[in-house]
Amino acid sequence: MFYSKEEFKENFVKLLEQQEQPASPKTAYSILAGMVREFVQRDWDETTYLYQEEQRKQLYYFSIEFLIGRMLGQNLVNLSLYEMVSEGLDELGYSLAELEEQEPEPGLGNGGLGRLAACFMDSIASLQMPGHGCGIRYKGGLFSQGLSDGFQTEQPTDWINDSVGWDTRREDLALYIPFFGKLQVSEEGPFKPEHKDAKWVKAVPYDMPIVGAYGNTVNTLRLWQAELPEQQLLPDGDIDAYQQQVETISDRLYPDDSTDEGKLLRLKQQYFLCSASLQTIVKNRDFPITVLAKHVAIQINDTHPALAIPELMRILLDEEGMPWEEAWGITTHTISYTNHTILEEAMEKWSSRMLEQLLPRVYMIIQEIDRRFKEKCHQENLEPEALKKLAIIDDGMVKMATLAVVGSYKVNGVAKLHTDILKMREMKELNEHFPHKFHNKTNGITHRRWLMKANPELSDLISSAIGDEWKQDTMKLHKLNEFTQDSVFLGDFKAVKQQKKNQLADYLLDQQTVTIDPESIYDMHIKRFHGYKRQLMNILHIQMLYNRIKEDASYRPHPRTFFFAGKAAKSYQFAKQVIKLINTIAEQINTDPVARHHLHVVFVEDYSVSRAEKMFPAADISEQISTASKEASGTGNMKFMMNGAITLGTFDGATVEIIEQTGEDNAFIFGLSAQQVMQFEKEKTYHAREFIEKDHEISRMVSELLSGSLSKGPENIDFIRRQLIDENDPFFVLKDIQHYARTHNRALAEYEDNLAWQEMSVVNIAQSGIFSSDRTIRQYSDEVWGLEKVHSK
Ligand code: 26M
Repeated sequence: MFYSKEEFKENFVKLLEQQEQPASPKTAYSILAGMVREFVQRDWDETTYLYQEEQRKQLYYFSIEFLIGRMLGQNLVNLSLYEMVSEGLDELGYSLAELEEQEPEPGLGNGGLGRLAACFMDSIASLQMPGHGCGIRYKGGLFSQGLSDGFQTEQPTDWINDSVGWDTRREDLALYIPFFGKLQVSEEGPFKPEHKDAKWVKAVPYDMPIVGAYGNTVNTLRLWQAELPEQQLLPDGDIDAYQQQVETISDRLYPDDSTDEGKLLRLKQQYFLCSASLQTIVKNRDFPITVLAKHVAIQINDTHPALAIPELMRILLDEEGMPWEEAWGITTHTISYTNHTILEEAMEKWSSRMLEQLLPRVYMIIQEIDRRFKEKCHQENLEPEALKKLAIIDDGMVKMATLAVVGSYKVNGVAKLHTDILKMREMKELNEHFPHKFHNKTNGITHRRWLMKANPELSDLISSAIGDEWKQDTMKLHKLNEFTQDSVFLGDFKAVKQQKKNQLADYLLDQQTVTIDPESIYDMHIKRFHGYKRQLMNILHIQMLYNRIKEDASYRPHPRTFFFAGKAAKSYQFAKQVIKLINTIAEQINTDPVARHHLHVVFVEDYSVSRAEKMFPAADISEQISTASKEASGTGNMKFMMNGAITLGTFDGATVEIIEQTGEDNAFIFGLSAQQVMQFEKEKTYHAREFIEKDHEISRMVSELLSGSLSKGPENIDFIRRQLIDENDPFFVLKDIQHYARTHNRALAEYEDNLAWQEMSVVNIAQSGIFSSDRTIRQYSDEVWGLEKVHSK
């Protein structure tokens, strides 16, 4: 295929000549993607063959989201072909960067949870471990975001229609999933419920190659698509209508929101994923079912795939004819669960009635799991409140997190602080009952996408100083600590940062016709919009800065560009109003003849993995300002750190561990601690009103806000008013904002001292190695999954 540049060029040109001339960038992309796809096929086949041959334990990562991002460039990086192909294309008059931009991005996730799953896939393959993803092939990913008069607009996306598929349809592996219907239990003989009059859905897998770096491992991401089953499984009646119903199951990704609308469809998606994935695992095994736990580990990514527990029980009981105890033993030695949030409203609960109707047999099994667990708990003389917390079914609802803990052999949080809070508060009773189940696995990110791919300039600089062993072992980045006083290295780092800042400015000029001063400080707050992430505090602080510039003629700070990027769930009114507020304040500041030389607010539209890759490398300051105790981990914080941005944030999630690595001197920390927040919440001793009355700067800014003058009308901030005033500011925005302001001032002063700033940046990079998802995956493998490295050649 292409082992040398000349060979690559020859092949590429040959394929090009078969197309109409001149070939468009889109066509050129398709040709290149096709070549790479073919190139990995042999390693993929070999890896698959090897896994069967060697009978090693396999991991299946069940996730309702895989936010994988574009594949072409990343695959080339992992194959160590990027530079060669890039040069080859240059010589032929093409630009690889331009071709990469032709690839539609499959947005099959909402944010952190989905992106984590994708980073894990990359690390597992790169560590040459046998692990695969199981997900859903949504026809439409997350909506694309636009702005209209400063308001968020949402447009559906259709990545499949205009995409050159990296995935392959596997009709031969299709399966069938039953929904609805009734259970029939015959009076005589052994208990054997039969599922009658079910509505069947066909599940067709589409397999994507996950190309590992530094080896020949190519694992599989299997995404299921819902289709009309064959004739004999069709119900009577209108087939077109039935087909439509069936296909909605994989029609689109649910945006993360808390409305009840369309809940049934979400439940169908969850069962569809679990049943299809488990059926394949059981069907295609080459070992006795009794030793499943020895050969298979299943990790469930949050509770969304928690139906895997009763579904595996159903298969073992009904299809394999196992007694309950044995089936339960196998299930609870195969499945483990990761929790990603402690926000009460995000904990999944399903109504018993809905579950029973949609999945009669599965619900029956959940009832039996619950009954047996309650029986056990009752023997322990617990208080009634404790028993209530331990109930899986309570008040006509099934609590999925409780089901997930009871049915798993290991349960983890995603950062130390988060795991501690789970153990001490949210899951206190469960932890006391199962003290050995709970453990922490701090998240990580793949440095292959977020450093090597996104920032090749910095990667090269690092390698020129310490060699390139860090690419395989990111802990080697520690060697950069020897360069923190090296003025030549610091100067080179500064030049690279400037280059990335220029590139971003050029890109945004092209995309949004916004002109950014590349000499300004790039301050970035990029993540989903949510109350607890406090984009509101950031923009209100910017308004305070603006007021200060207007008021105090001697206050003329170093120019700063404040970047915001992120989506708000369609129905999350508060978050959407924050977006509108940012855009109206931006307009006011960006057109002010004085202020615009000091402050610039930029909202980057339609945040996505590929936009993120352009932003992280250009950042000077990383805003990680969630209300302490609310952000389970954060992973953007790690991407910033690895690219040398300095964290300005609260002691929350994995930011705590980032500061543990850098030391407080190399970051800017402010605000209430998690302890303090939890205490205020318990004792209800925080009164936002007092802050508004006491502090004239806050007072002025809040009255401007409430008057509607910052948002072009008070109706555009009524949800913000409700939260801040009527609900007493549950995220402590007004409590933390002055400390936040002072911390920004400290950062500004430090930035003036060039060398000191670069030194901090380099310490951040040097200490970031532990946040590679390679480390996270090694820990999961050693402590939970028990995988072995496979030598694929
Ligand atoms: C639920 C119901 C209906 C529709 C969507 C959802 C849903 C989807 C995604 C709920 C939550 C979802 O994701 C939660 C999430 O992304 N959590 C984040 O996980 C990251 C990886 O562990 C952490 O770094 C973040 O702190 C955490 O917020």
